[in-house]
Amino acid sequence: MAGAIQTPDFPLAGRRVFVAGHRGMVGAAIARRLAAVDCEVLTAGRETVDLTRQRETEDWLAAQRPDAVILAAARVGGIHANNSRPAEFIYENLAIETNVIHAAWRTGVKKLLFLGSSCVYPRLAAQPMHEDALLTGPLEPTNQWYAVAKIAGLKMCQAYRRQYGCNFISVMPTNIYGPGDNYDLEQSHVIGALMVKTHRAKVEGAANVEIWGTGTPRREFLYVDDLADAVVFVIENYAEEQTINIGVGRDVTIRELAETVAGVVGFRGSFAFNTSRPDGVPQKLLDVTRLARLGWTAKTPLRDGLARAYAWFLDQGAAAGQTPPRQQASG
Ligand code: GFB
Repeated sequence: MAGAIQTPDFPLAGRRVFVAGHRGMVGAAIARRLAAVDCEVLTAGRETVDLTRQRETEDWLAAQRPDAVILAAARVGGIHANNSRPAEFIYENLAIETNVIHAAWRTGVKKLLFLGSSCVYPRLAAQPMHEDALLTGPLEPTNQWYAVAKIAGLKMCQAYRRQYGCNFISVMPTNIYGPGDNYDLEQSHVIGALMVKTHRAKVEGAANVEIWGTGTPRREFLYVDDLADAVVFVIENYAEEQTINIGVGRDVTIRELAETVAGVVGFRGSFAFNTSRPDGVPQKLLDVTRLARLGWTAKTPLRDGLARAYAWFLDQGAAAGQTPPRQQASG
């Protein structure tokens, strides 16, 4: 990416970097991206350290002593998962954030990057949503539990920075998609779901595909490898208290998205809109001016990213089973 910044303030080269949540879509992409950096990447599956357990987390970080932590471990899911499992979403996310951020301070981690989500902003925030919109209005009811947990994580970074001088920062990514997505229709986000549904319809010769809601909500979609690139850019170059949005700066309606996915998959039937399912937020588009000023912009057009995601789905996703790991990627 073209960079306004010539010298990173926190180069990762030569450091030990713990990617928490490396089995999720986002964490896996970050680990892939870090393979191009001359650093030591630390990962640990839940069988090694359960990040919802405080003692395990503190012991593991104390033993490993990473220089940097990228906190991509989270309970994530689409609109239905958020709406139907509020306790899991608020508990697991608060537990992971609290344990990792506190242990990072106790063990002297030099820099931590926490991944939040664009759903932290008010349901009816002015679009595109600037970082200053945080806590200026009520949240979207379907994902308020997840949003509250993500706001708490962002605030923890700020609190540890103010009280202890920790170089802990946060980013707020928009909706993410790509290889390693969740294809369980009850848990997934819209792109994973549309890929499964249109692919199945094509294979079975079905005439139409069900789309939840009205098709009118607008969403912004960022390809996961672009997000990983942005995360590495931000941790190396940004050290301020205010969170920073990561997005592409463009959105589409869910109907337009469905048409694009259908084009990529080769499904030629029609769509049936099921309005008994929720639309969620009417529009979610991030203001990415701050990140662009720092020198980073997304590079993967939606159609190209969808084509790559579909190729991965055909190759591995369909065979990968339908149950996602608990510590999935943020988004
Ligand atoms: O991606 P999605 O589940 O999450 O849904 P949100 C986006 C839009 O796509 C909603 C519609 O308007 C859905 O009603 N949609 C249409 C579908 N068909 C489908 C389908 O088959 N499956 C799904 N899942 N959606 C999530 C939050 O909100 O966004 C999380 O719940 C997180 O907290 C995440 O922030 C990024 O964009 O509505």
